[in-house]
Amino acid sequence: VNLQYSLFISRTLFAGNRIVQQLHGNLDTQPTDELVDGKNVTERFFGLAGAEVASYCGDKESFLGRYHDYGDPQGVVSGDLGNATSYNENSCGALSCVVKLAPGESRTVAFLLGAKYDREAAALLAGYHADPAARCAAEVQALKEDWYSRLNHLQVHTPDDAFNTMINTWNAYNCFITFVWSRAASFIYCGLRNGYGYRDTVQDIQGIIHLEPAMAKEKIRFMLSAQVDNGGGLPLVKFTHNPGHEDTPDDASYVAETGHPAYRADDALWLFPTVYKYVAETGDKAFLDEVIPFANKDEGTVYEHLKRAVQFSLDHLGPHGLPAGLYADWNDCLRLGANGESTFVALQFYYALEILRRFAADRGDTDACRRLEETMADTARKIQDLCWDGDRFIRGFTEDGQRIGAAADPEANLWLNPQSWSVISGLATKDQAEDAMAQVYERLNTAYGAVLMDPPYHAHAFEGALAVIYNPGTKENAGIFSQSQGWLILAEALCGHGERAFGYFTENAPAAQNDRAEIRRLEPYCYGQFTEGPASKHFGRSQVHWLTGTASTVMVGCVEGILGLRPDLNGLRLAPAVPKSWQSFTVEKDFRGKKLHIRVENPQGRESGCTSLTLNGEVLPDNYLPAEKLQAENDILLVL
Ligand code: IFM
Repeated sequence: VNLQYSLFISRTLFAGNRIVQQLHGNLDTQPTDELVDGKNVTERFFGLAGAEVASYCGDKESFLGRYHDYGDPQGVVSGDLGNATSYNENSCGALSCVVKLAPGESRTVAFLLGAKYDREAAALLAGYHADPAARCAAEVQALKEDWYSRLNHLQVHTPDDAFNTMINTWNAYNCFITFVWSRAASFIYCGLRNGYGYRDTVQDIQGIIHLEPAMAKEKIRFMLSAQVDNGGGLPLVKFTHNPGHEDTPDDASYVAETGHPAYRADDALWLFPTVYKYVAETGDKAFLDEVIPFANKDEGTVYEHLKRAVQFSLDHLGPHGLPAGLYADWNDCLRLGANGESTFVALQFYYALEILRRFAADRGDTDACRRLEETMADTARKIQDLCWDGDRFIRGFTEDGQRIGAAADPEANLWLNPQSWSVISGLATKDQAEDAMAQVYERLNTAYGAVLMDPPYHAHAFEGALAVIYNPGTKENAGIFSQSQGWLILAEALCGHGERAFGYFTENAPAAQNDRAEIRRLEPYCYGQFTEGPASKHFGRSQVHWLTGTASTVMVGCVEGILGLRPDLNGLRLAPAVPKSWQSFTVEKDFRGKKLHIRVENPQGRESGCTSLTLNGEVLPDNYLPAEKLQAENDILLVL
């Protein structure tokens, strides 16, 4: 939250060997309503176990001291922390203790930082008191086991160390952190939000489905319960979300409280790939019959929720008959107008229809299948007629009919997302896919990934091109938007272009940039929201770390794309797209309760394809592993 507000709601106190920071401490007598945990006051603590506190400080300025800084804090220099607490100042937690050691003697104390209320905090601290060293070692061990129990569900060994370390550990870790927080708690991004963004949260789920499907299912349920009965997603899902009783963007109260003035065109469409990935990974088709409430009223099965999401788009069509732009699409800085039309959303819609068609076919819902096929054909025809511009897909139409992203435009005449999504959605013909992806490679690609569009907006921005406020090469104004790199990797892999898919991964992967760390600047193990593009004088510098949808899109691009692990409703297709130089690699994967030991060999230096697939000694007809053929342990050999 903003600084002047946070200053005046916070105070620290000292109690029971710990500094306690209270936020909204003055609300302790007020009835509780707003906060999720039922308390108005938030408490954090910083405590000492294994020794008595000799002096403490809860006020940052007193701790640092006048004309001192973090290099020589007054509290440390003087050895006396002064026992100050804060009240309308910046809080801090500093504790000292006096330890007398005989020659050769050593002693361990533990400092604990946590967010717990009084009694729990005291109990926690007490648990470390007798033997802090042993307790800390046990906790670290438990933490490691907890993480490995998740990460071990997929482990890969390829010839590329950066790829291995990202997929096995760091990208996966980044995915879990983003899964928990979405964009809701990023100091850089937005401070503390009052809820979860719909699209962000539904996208973030995708990154952990192959590792923790049960966690994913819980969150999918939650997000479906934030879908309005008209099929649209609530743009912001409050932390206090109460399914069945929420107001919606159609109510002034929702708009006033959340600041979100209208539905967005894309929100509910993200449900399709997410639900599909979950069902395909687990085989849990029964989930489609689970009844879940809508946000405002009414309830329906998951299948019904998806049908209504399609209906929402059909009920909001623009003048050309493509889904209307509404408030915005994925790109927050692109306002085509409520009646504008976005190619990206149209492609997402086409993909959504295909996924629903697959579910309908599997359930024997022939009426729905027929209707979906008709709508798909109609949508495909419109996209082809209206959005293909010779060698690229345009970005869309403004509500007054202006074409955005056409080849003849002086600025922003080539956009990345419509090209990659034309492939992901399955709409592009083979020739269109080749042309569009070649345009991206030639025009948008850089040493750090592909820019979001080119040239940046400057003198020719239309009214809804909000990205023009950013310096060229920054964020949505021709920055290398990291989230889009994942879709690009996936699209190239779906085309069978292993070299390019892996090239895009390497250009933007944190672990592959350790020899350029002084340029990239961010931590070498997590993604940033964007990297500054060639139009910036800091080309290559990455920004806005940790909470970015990149974690999940790149994970999906690498797992489904480069590694080619593509579950569907009845099994698993193996379709790697790798550099020609990879002679072999292995994958250890848990799949529907079974163990897959996969070895891929590439004796002919190919980028993709399948010469043979062997499952437990049996040669299969193509690159598909039917689920019913899998045993508890499976030896799988794919020869490219
Ligand atoms: O899609 C958005 C996201 O919801 C928030 N960060 C920026 C992205 C692109 O505009």
